[in-house]
Amino acid sequence: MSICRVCKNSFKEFIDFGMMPIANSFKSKIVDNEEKFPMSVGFCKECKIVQLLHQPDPKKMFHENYAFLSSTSSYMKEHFSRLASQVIEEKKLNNQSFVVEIGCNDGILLENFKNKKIKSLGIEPSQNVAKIAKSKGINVISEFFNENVAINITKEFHKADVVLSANVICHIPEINSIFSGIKKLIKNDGVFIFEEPYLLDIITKNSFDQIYDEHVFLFSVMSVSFLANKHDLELIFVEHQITHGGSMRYTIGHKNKNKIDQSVFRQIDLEKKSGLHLEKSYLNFEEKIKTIKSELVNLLNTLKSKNKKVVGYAATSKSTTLINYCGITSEILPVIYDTTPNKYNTFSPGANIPIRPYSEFHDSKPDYVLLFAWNHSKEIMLKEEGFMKKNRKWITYVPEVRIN
Ligand code: JHZ
Ligand code: SAH
Ligand code: ZN
Repeated sequence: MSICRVCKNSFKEFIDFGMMPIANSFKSKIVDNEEKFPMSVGFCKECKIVQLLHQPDPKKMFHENYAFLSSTSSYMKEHFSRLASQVIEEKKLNNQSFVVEIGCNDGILLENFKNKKIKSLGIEPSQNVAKIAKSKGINVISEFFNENVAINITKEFHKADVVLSANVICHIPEINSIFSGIKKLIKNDGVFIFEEPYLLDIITKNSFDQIYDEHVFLFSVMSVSFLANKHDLELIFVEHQITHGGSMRYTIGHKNKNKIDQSVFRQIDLEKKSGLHLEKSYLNFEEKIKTIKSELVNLLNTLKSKNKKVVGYAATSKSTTLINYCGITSEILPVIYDTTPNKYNTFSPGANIPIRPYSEFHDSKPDYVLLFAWNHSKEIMLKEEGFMKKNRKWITYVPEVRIN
Protein backbone atom coordinates (compact mmCIF):
# COMPACT_ATOMS: atom_id res chain seq x y z
CA MET A 1 0.00 0.00 0.00
CA SER A 2 1.17 3.53 -0.83
CA ILE A 3 -0.14 6.97 0.04
CA CYS A 4 -1.85 8.90 -2.76
CA ARG A 5 0.00 12.12 -3.60
CA VAL A 6 -3.33 13.88 -4.25
CA CYS A 7 -5.76 12.81 -1.53
CA LYS A 8 -3.51 11.00 0.99
CA ASN A 9 -5.58 7.82 0.93
CA SER A 10 -3.81 4.51 0.59
CA PHE A 11 -3.81 2.69 -2.76
CA LYS A 12 -2.21 -0.43 -4.20
CA GLU A 13 -0.30 -1.15 -7.40
CA PHE A 14 -1.82 -2.89 -10.41
CA ILE A 15 1.37 -3.44 -12.40
CA ASP A 16 5.03 -3.73 -11.59
CA PHE A 17 7.46 -3.05 -14.47
CA GLY A 18 10.52 -3.94 -12.39
CA MET A 19 13.66 -1.82 -12.12
CA MET A 20 13.99 0.91 -14.75
CA PRO A 21 16.75 3.35 -15.67
CA ILE A 22 16.01 7.09 -15.97
CA ALA A 23 13.97 7.22 -19.21
CA ASN A 24 15.95 10.05 -20.79
CA SER A 25 19.42 9.09 -19.58
CA PHE A 26 21.07 8.65 -22.97
CA LYS A 27 24.71 8.00 -22.11
CA SER A 28 27.89 8.94 -23.99
CA LYS A 29 29.46 5.61 -22.95
CA ILE A 30 28.30 2.30 -21.55
CA VAL A 31 28.39 2.47 -17.76
CA ASP A 32 28.49 -0.44 -15.35
CA ASN A 33 25.90 -0.42 -12.58
CA GLU A 34 23.61 2.12 -14.21
CA GLU A 35 21.30 3.54 -11.57
CA LYS A 36 17.81 1.97 -11.67
CA PHE A 37 14.59 2.63 -9.82
CA PRO A 38 11.50 0.53 -9.09
CA MET A 39 8.61 1.37 -11.42
CA SER A 40 5.10 0.28 -10.55
CA VAL A 41 1.74 1.93 -11.03
CA GLY A 42 -1.43 2.09 -8.93
CA PHE A 43 -4.96 3.46 -9.00
CA CYS A 44 -6.44 5.50 -6.12
CA LYS A 45 -10.10 4.57 -5.64
CA GLU A 46 -10.76 7.78 -3.72
CA CYS A 47 -9.63 10.52 -6.16
CA LYS A 48 -9.43 8.20 -9.25
CA ILE A 49 -5.89 9.16 -10.14
CA VAL A 50 -3.36 6.73 -11.62
CA GLN A 51 0.16 7.29 -10.35
CA LEU A 52 3.63 5.80 -9.98
CA LEU A 53 4.40 4.37 -6.56
CA HIS A 54 7.99 5.65 -6.69
CA GLN A 55 9.57 8.41 -8.73
CA PRO A 56 13.28 9.27 -8.88
CA ASP A 57 14.28 12.72 -7.60
CA PRO A 58 13.21 15.26 -10.29
CA LYS A 59 16.76 16.69 -10.25
CA LYS A 60 17.98 13.37 -11.64
CA MET A 61 15.59 13.70 -14.60
CA PHE A 62 15.54 17.45 -15.35
CA HIS A 63 18.92 19.15 -15.37
CA GLU A 64 21.51 20.86 -17.56
CA ASN A 65 21.60 17.90 -19.92
CA TYR A 66 17.94 17.07 -20.54
CA ALA A 67 17.63 15.04 -23.74
CA PHE A 68 14.15 15.92 -25.01
CA LEU A 69 13.77 18.96 -27.26
CA SER A 70 10.17 19.93 -28.00
CA SER A 71 10.87 21.42 -31.42
CA THR A 72 11.93 18.10 -33.02
CA SER A 73 8.39 17.51 -34.26
CA SER A 74 7.10 19.82 -36.96
CA TYR A 75 3.54 18.78 -36.12
CA MET A 76 3.99 19.84 -32.48
CA LYS A 77 5.23 23.25 -33.67
CA GLU A 78 1.99 23.72 -35.61
CA HIS A 79 -0.04 22.39 -32.68
CA PHE A 80 1.43 24.94 -30.24
CA SER A 81 1.12 27.78 -32.72
CA ARG A 82 -2.61 26.95 -33.02
CA LEU A 83 -2.95 26.79 -29.22
CA ALA A 84 -1.36 30.25 -28.87
CA SER A 85 -3.66 31.79 -31.51
CA GLN A 86 -6.70 30.24 -29.85
CA VAL A 87 -5.75 31.55 -26.39
CA ILE A 88 -4.92 35.03 -27.71
CA GLU A 89 -8.29 35.24 -29.43
CA GLU A 90 -10.45 33.75 -26.67
CA LYS A 91 -8.84 35.64 -23.80
CA LYS A 92 -8.44 38.79 -25.95
CA LEU A 93 -4.78 39.07 -24.99
CA ASN A 94 -2.84 42.23 -25.88
CA ASN A 95 0.43 43.91 -24.95
CA GLN A 96 -0.92 44.54 -21.42
CA SER A 97 -1.47 40.84 -20.80
CA PHE A 98 0.80 38.41 -18.98
CA VAL A 99 1.20 34.72 -19.88
CA VAL A 100 3.17 32.19 -17.83
CA GLU A 101 4.21 28.77 -19.10
CA ILE A 102 5.26 25.93 -16.79
CA GLY A 103 7.91 23.78 -18.50
CA CYS A 104 8.51 25.82 -21.65
CA ASN A 105 11.39 23.60 -22.82
CA ASP A 106 12.99 25.18 -25.93
CA GLY A 107 10.28 27.85 -26.26
CA ILE A 108 8.10 26.01 -28.80
CA LEU A 109 4.89 27.57 -27.38
CA LEU A 110 6.05 30.89 -25.92
CA GLU A 111 7.75 32.02 -29.14
CA ASN A 112 4.25 32.49 -30.56
CA PHE A 113 3.39 35.00 -27.80
CA LYS A 114 6.72 36.74 -28.14
CA ASN A 115 6.10 37.21 -31.86
CA LYS A 116 2.80 38.92 -31.00
CA LYS A 117 4.54 41.14 -28.37
CA ILE A 118 2.57 39.62 -25.49
CA LYS A 119 4.54 39.60 -22.24
CA SER A 120 5.41 36.08 -21.16
CA LEU A 121 7.52 34.12 -18.72
CA GLY A 122 8.67 30.51 -18.92
CA ILE A 123 9.57 28.36 -15.91
CA GLU A 124 12.01 25.68 -17.05
CA PRO A 125 14.34 23.76 -14.69
CA SER A 126 16.36 21.97 -17.42
CA GLN A 127 19.01 24.61 -18.07
CA ASN A 128 20.11 23.39 -21.52
CA VAL A 129 16.63 23.65 -23.02
CA ALA A 130 15.91 26.88 -21.06
CA LYS A 131 19.01 28.32 -22.74
CA ILE A 132 17.59 27.60 -26.20
CA ALA A 133 14.33 29.35 -25.24
CA LYS A 134 16.31 32.34 -23.91
CA SER A 135 18.29 32.50 -27.15
CA LYS A 136 14.94 33.08 -28.91
CA GLY A 137 14.47 36.19 -26.72
CA ILE A 138 12.02 34.51 -24.33
CA ASN A 139 12.06 35.43 -20.64
CA VAL A 140 12.80 32.22 -18.66
CA ILE A 141 13.39 31.41 -14.99
CA SER A 142 15.30 28.15 -14.62
CA GLU A 143 13.52 26.64 -11.61
CA PHE A 144 11.07 23.89 -10.71
CA PHE A 145 7.63 25.46 -10.53
CA ASN A 146 5.80 25.12 -7.19
CA GLU A 147 3.73 27.28 -4.86
CA ASN A 148 6.71 29.40 -3.72
CA VAL A 149 7.78 30.09 -7.28
CA ALA A 150 4.18 31.14 -8.03
CA ILE A 151 4.18 33.57 -5.08
CA ASN A 152 7.52 35.03 -6.23
CA ILE A 153 6.18 35.56 -9.75
CA THR A 154 3.20 37.51 -8.39
CA LYS A 155 5.64 39.69 -6.38
CA GLU A 156 8.26 40.25 -9.07
CA PHE A 157 5.81 40.56 -11.96
CA HIS A 158 2.08 40.32 -11.30
CA LYS A 159 -0.77 37.83 -11.58
CA ALA A 160 -1.23 36.05 -14.89
CA ASP A 161 -4.09 36.24 -17.36
CA VAL A 162 -3.24 32.78 -18.55
CA VAL A 163 -1.00 30.04 -17.20
CA LEU A 164 -0.18 27.40 -19.80
CA SER A 165 1.51 24.04 -19.62
CA ALA A 166 1.83 21.05 -21.95
CA ASN A 167 3.17 17.63 -21.01
CA VAL A 168 4.58 18.93 -17.75
CA ILE A 169 2.01 18.87 -14.92
CA CYS A 170 1.82 15.06 -15.03
CA HIS A 171 5.59 15.09 -14.39
CA ILE A 172 5.46 16.93 -11.07
CA PRO A 173 5.07 14.89 -7.85
CA GLU A 174 4.25 17.87 -5.58
CA ILE A 175 0.94 18.24 -7.35
CA ASN A 176 -0.89 19.96 -4.47
CA SER A 177 1.78 22.66 -4.35
CA ILE A 178 1.29 23.19 -8.12
CA PHE A 179 -2.45 23.67 -7.79
CA SER A 180 -2.20 25.96 -4.76
CA GLY A 181 0.42 27.93 -6.71
CA ILE A 182 -1.98 28.23 -9.66
CA LYS A 183 -4.74 29.43 -7.30
CA LYS A 184 -2.45 32.31 -6.27
CA LEU A 185 -0.99 32.99 -9.70
CA ILE A 186 -4.04 33.50 -11.92
CA LYS A 187 -6.05 36.74 -11.94
CA ASN A 188 -9.70 36.71 -10.86
CA ASP A 189 -10.80 35.97 -14.38
CA GLY A 190 -7.58 34.15 -15.28
CA VAL A 191 -7.33 30.58 -16.52
CA PHE A 192 -4.93 27.69 -16.28
CA ILE A 193 -4.83 25.65 -19.49
CA PHE A 194 -2.79 22.47 -19.58
CA GLU A 195 -2.65 19.33 -21.67
CA GLU A 196 -1.34 15.87 -20.90
CA PRO A 197 -1.47 12.33 -22.32
CA TYR A 198 -5.01 11.15 -21.56
CA LEU A 199 -5.62 8.09 -19.39
CA LEU A 200 -8.59 6.90 -21.46
CA ASP A 201 -6.46 6.86 -24.63
CA ILE A 202 -3.67 5.05 -22.80
CA ILE A 203 -6.07 2.36 -21.60
CA THR A 204 -7.96 1.95 -24.88
CA LYS A 205 -4.76 1.96 -26.98
CA ASN A 206 -2.77 -0.15 -24.50
CA SER A 207 -0.03 2.46 -24.81
CA PHE A 208 1.71 1.41 -21.62
CA ASP A 209 4.98 2.92 -22.82
CA GLN A 210 3.51 6.27 -21.73
CA ILE A 211 4.36 5.02 -18.26
CA TYR A 212 7.93 5.97 -17.33
CA ASP A 213 9.64 7.84 -14.51
CA GLU A 214 8.76 11.35 -15.76
CA HIS A 215 5.04 10.58 -15.94
CA VAL A 216 4.24 10.34 -12.26
CA PHE A 217 0.50 10.82 -12.99
CA LEU A 218 -1.83 9.66 -15.75
CA PHE A 219 -4.68 12.16 -15.61
CA SER A 220 -8.36 11.80 -16.42
CA VAL A 221 -11.12 14.40 -16.36
CA MET A 222 -12.39 12.82 -13.13
CA SER A 223 -9.08 13.13 -11.34
CA VAL A 224 -8.28 16.65 -12.62
CA SER A 225 -11.75 17.78 -11.55
CA PHE A 226 -11.08 16.38 -8.06
CA LEU A 227 -7.72 18.18 -7.90
CA ALA A 228 -9.18 21.51 -8.99
CA ASN A 229 -11.99 21.31 -6.41
CA LYS A 230 -9.54 20.50 -3.66
CA HIS A 231 -7.82 23.83 -4.36
CA ASP A 232 -10.89 26.02 -4.67
CA LEU A 233 -10.56 25.97 -8.43
CA GLU A 234 -12.91 24.53 -11.04
CA LEU A 235 -12.46 22.50 -14.20
CA ILE A 236 -14.56 24.44 -16.73
CA PHE A 237 -13.75 23.02 -20.15
CA VAL A 238 -12.03 20.00 -21.67
CA GLU A 239 -10.99 19.37 -25.25
CA HIS A 240 -9.49 16.17 -26.64
CA GLN A 241 -6.25 16.45 -28.67
CA ILE A 242 -4.65 13.95 -31.05
CA THR A 243 -1.11 14.77 -29.89
CA HIS A 244 1.10 12.21 -28.13
CA GLY A 245 -1.28 9.39 -28.99
CA GLY A 246 -4.30 11.15 -27.45
CA SER A 247 -4.16 13.99 -24.93
CA MET A 248 -6.67 16.05 -23.00
CA ARG A 249 -6.58 19.84 -22.72
CA TYR A 250 -7.99 21.05 -19.39
CA THR A 251 -9.11 24.63 -18.69
CA ILE A 252 -9.37 25.61 -15.04
CA GLY A 253 -10.60 28.84 -13.45
CA HIS A 254 -11.38 30.10 -9.95
CA LYS A 255 -14.39 28.41 -8.37
CA ASN A 256 -17.81 29.86 -9.21
CA LYS A 257 -16.39 32.37 -11.68
CA ASN A 258 -17.27 30.52 -14.87
CA LYS A 259 -20.02 28.34 -16.24
CA ILE A 260 -18.90 24.71 -16.43
CA ASP A 261 -19.05 23.58 -20.04
CA GLN A 262 -21.00 20.45 -21.02
CA SER A 263 -17.73 18.92 -22.30
CA VAL A 264 -16.67 18.27 -18.70
CA PHE A 265 -19.86 16.35 -17.79
CA ARG A 266 -19.90 14.48 -21.09
CA GLN A 267 -16.31 13.33 -20.71
CA ILE A 268 -16.80 12.20 -17.10
CA ASP A 269 -19.81 10.17 -18.28
CA LEU A 270 -17.68 8.55 -20.96
CA GLU A 271 -14.91 7.80 -18.46
CA LYS A 272 -17.42 6.10 -16.17
CA LYS A 273 -18.92 4.12 -19.06
CA SER A 274 -15.37 3.02 -19.91
CA GLY A 275 -14.77 1.93 -16.30
CA LEU A 276 -11.96 4.38 -15.48
CA HIS A 277 -13.35 4.63 -11.94
CA LEU A 278 -13.13 0.85 -11.37
CA GLU A 279 -10.15 -1.11 -10.12
CA LYS A 280 -10.93 -4.08 -12.39
CA SER A 281 -10.29 -2.00 -15.53
CA TYR A 282 -6.67 -1.63 -14.47
CA LEU A 283 -6.26 -5.35 -13.89
CA ASN A 284 -7.56 -5.87 -17.41
CA PHE A 285 -5.02 -3.29 -18.68
CA GLU A 286 -2.26 -5.26 -16.94
CA GLU A 287 -3.24 -8.41 -18.86
CA LYS A 288 -3.12 -6.57 -22.19
CA ILE A 289 0.31 -5.15 -21.39
CA LYS A 290 1.61 -8.67 -20.76
CA THR A 291 0.16 -9.89 -24.07
CA ILE A 292 1.87 -7.10 -26.02
CA LYS A 293 5.16 -7.90 -24.32
CA SER A 294 5.04 -11.59 -25.20
CA GLU A 295 3.89 -11.01 -28.80
CA LEU A 296 6.57 -8.41 -29.48
CA VAL A 297 9.33 -10.49 -27.92
CA ASN A 298 8.22 -13.53 -29.97
CA LEU A 299 8.13 -11.52 -33.17
CA LEU A 300 11.59 -10.02 -32.65
CA ASN A 301 13.07 -13.41 -31.79
CA THR A 302 11.52 -14.99 -34.88
CA LEU A 303 12.88 -12.23 -37.12
CA LYS A 304 16.33 -12.63 -35.55
CA SER A 305 16.27 -16.38 -36.21
CA LYS A 306 15.46 -15.62 -39.86
CA ASN A 307 18.41 -13.20 -40.05
CA LYS A 308 16.17 -10.23 -40.74
CA LYS A 309 17.56 -6.78 -39.96
CA VAL A 310 15.40 -4.85 -37.50
CA VAL A 311 16.29 -1.26 -36.51
CA GLY A 312 14.62 1.20 -34.13
CA TYR A 313 13.13 4.52 -35.25
CA ALA A 314 13.21 7.44 -32.73
CA ALA A 315 14.84 7.15 -29.31
CA THR A 316 11.78 8.30 -27.40
CA SER A 317 11.41 8.38 -23.62
CA LYS A 318 8.62 5.85 -24.09
CA SER A 319 11.04 3.41 -25.72
CA THR A 320 12.91 3.08 -22.41
CA THR A 321 9.87 1.42 -20.85
CA LEU A 322 9.21 -0.80 -23.85
CA ILE A 323 12.83 -1.89 -24.33
CA ASN A 324 13.60 -2.58 -20.68
CA TYR A 325 10.25 -4.17 -19.82
CA CYS A 326 10.48 -6.48 -22.87
CA GLY A 327 14.17 -7.16 -22.28
CA ILE A 328 15.14 -6.07 -25.83
CA THR A 329 18.92 -6.20 -26.25
CA SER A 330 21.34 -4.76 -28.81
CA GLU A 331 21.57 -8.24 -30.33
CA ILE A 332 17.89 -8.15 -31.20
CA LEU A 333 17.85 -4.44 -32.02
CA PRO A 334 21.37 -3.27 -32.97
CA VAL A 335 20.61 0.43 -33.47
CA ILE A 336 18.03 3.21 -33.05
CA TYR A 337 18.03 6.22 -35.40
CA ASP A 338 16.97 9.63 -34.08
CA THR A 339 16.87 13.23 -35.28
CA THR A 340 17.97 14.90 -32.01
CA PRO A 341 21.69 15.89 -32.21
CA ASN A 342 22.25 15.56 -28.44
CA LYS A 343 21.16 11.91 -28.60
CA TYR A 344 23.59 11.05 -31.46
CA ASN A 345 26.30 8.54 -30.58
CA THR A 346 24.82 7.80 -27.18
CA PHE A 347 23.59 4.52 -25.72
CA SER A 348 20.00 3.87 -24.75
CA PRO A 349 19.07 3.84 -21.05
CA GLY A 350 19.35 0.36 -19.54
CA ALA A 351 19.81 -1.70 -22.72
CA ASN A 352 22.81 0.22 -24.17
CA ILE A 353 21.49 0.14 -27.72
CA PRO A 354 23.54 2.57 -29.86
CA ILE A 355 21.68 5.71 -31.00
CA ARG A 356 22.82 6.94 -34.39
CA PRO A 357 21.95 10.06 -36.40
CA TYR A 358 18.85 9.85 -38.53
CA SER A 359 20.99 10.74 -41.58
CA GLU A 360 22.33 7.14 -41.50
CA PHE A 361 18.90 5.50 -41.39
CA HIS A 362 18.34 5.07 -45.13
CA ASP A 363 21.79 3.59 -45.73
CA SER A 364 21.17 0.95 -43.06
CA LYS A 365 18.77 -0.88 -45.40
CA PRO A 366 16.62 -2.54 -42.74
CA ASP A 367 14.03 -5.26 -43.37
CA TYR A 368 11.89 -4.09 -40.45
CA VAL A 369 11.67 -0.78 -38.58
CA LEU A 370 10.38 -0.77 -35.02
CA LEU A 371 8.59 2.55 -34.60
CA PHE A 372 9.03 3.97 -31.11
CA ALA A 373 7.55 7.38 -31.97
CA TRP A 374 4.18 5.81 -32.85
CA ASN A 375 2.53 9.01 -31.61
CA HIS A 376 4.10 10.84 -34.57
CA SER A 377 3.32 8.01 -37.00
CA LYS A 378 1.36 10.20 -39.42
CA GLU A 379 4.25 12.67 -39.77
CA ILE A 380 6.88 9.90 -39.90
CA MET A 381 5.11 7.44 -42.21
CA LEU A 382 4.49 10.23 -44.69
CA LYS A 383 8.16 11.24 -44.58
CA GLU A 384 9.32 7.63 -45.08
CA GLU A 385 6.69 6.51 -47.56
CA GLY A 386 9.07 6.16 -50.51
CA PHE A 387 11.81 4.46 -48.49
CA MET A 388 9.50 1.94 -46.82
CA LYS A 389 7.92 0.90 -50.12
CA LYS A 390 11.09 -0.98 -51.02
CA ASN A 391 10.17 -4.29 -49.37
CA ARG A 392 10.44 -2.90 -45.87
CA LYS A 393 7.91 -3.10 -43.08
CA TRP A 394 7.06 -1.12 -39.97
CA ILE A 395 6.60 -2.92 -36.67
CA THR A 396 4.19 -1.12 -34.33
CA TYR A 397 2.89 -2.19 -30.94
CA VAL A 398 0.08 0.31 -30.25
CA PRO A 399 -2.73 -0.73 -29.80
CA GLU A 400 -1.37 -4.23 -30.60
CA VAL A 401 1.68 -5.78 -32.21
CA ARG A 402 1.39 -5.37 -35.96
CA ILE A 403 3.53 -5.52 -39.08
CA ASN A 404 2.54 -2.92 -41.67
P1 JHZ B 1 8.30 11.99 -28.64
C1 JHZ B 1 8.95 13.34 -24.37
O1 JHZ B 1 8.49 12.03 -24.68
C2 JHZ B 1 9.23 13.41 -22.91
P2 JHZ B 1 9.07 11.22 -25.92
C3 JHZ B 1 8.15 14.02 -22.07
N1 JHZ B 1 8.10 13.32 -20.82
C4 JHZ B 1 6.80 13.97 -22.71
O2 JHZ B 1 5.80 13.86 -22.04
C5 JHZ B 1 6.71 14.20 -24.18
O3 JHZ B 1 7.97 14.27 -24.77
C6 JHZ B 1 6.05 15.50 -24.46
C7 JHZ B 1 12.58 11.57 -32.34
N2 JHZ B 1 11.98 11.74 -33.67
O4 JHZ B 1 7.90 13.30 -29.12
C8 JHZ B 1 13.09 12.85 -31.74
C9 JHZ B 1 12.65 11.25 -34.77
O5 JHZ B 1 13.74 10.65 -34.65
O6 JHZ B 1 7.40 10.86 -28.92
C10 JHZ B 1 13.01 12.61 -30.26
O7 JHZ B 1 14.19 11.97 -29.78
N3 JHZ B 1 12.10 11.46 -36.00
C11 JHZ B 1 8.46 15.45 -21.81
O8 JHZ B 1 10.55 11.27 -25.89
C12 JHZ B 1 11.87 11.64 -30.13
O9 JHZ B 1 11.60 11.10 -31.41
C13 JHZ B 1 10.92 12.11 -36.18
O10 JHZ B 1 10.46 12.28 -37.32
O11 JHZ B 1 8.46 9.88 -25.88
C14 JHZ B 1 10.65 12.41 -29.62
O12 JHZ B 1 9.71 11.55 -29.20
C15 JHZ B 1 10.21 12.59 -35.02
C16 JHZ B 1 8.90 13.31 -35.15
C17 JHZ B 1 10.80 12.37 -33.78
O13 JHZ B 1 8.52 12.17 -27.08
N1 SAH C 1 5.94 21.79 -23.00
C1 SAH C 1 6.89 21.08 -23.80
C2 SAH C 1 7.94 20.37 -22.95
C3 SAH C 1 7.58 19.06 -22.37
S1 SAH C 1 9.02 18.33 -21.70
C4 SAH C 1 6.22 20.15 -24.76
O1 SAH C 1 5.04 19.83 -24.62
O2 SAH C 1 6.88 19.68 -25.67
C5 SAH C 1 8.74 18.46 -19.98
C6 SAH C 1 9.44 19.68 -19.44
O3 SAH C 1 8.98 19.93 -18.11
C7 SAH C 1 10.94 19.52 -19.36
O4 SAH C 1 11.54 20.50 -20.16
C8 SAH C 1 11.23 19.67 -17.87
O5 SAH C 1 12.46 20.31 -17.61
C9 SAH C 1 10.05 20.48 -17.38
N2 SAH C 1 9.72 20.35 -15.94
C10 SAH C 1 9.80 19.27 -15.16
N3 SAH C 1 9.42 19.57 -13.90
C11 SAH C 1 9.06 20.87 -13.89
C12 SAH C 1 8.60 21.78 -12.89
N4 SAH C 1 8.41 21.42 -11.62
N5 SAH C 1 8.33 23.06 -13.26
C13 SAH C 1 8.51 23.46 -14.55
N6 SAH C 1 8.96 22.65 -15.52
C14 SAH C 1 9.23 21.37 -15.20
ZN1 ZN D 1 -6.12 9.71 -4.22
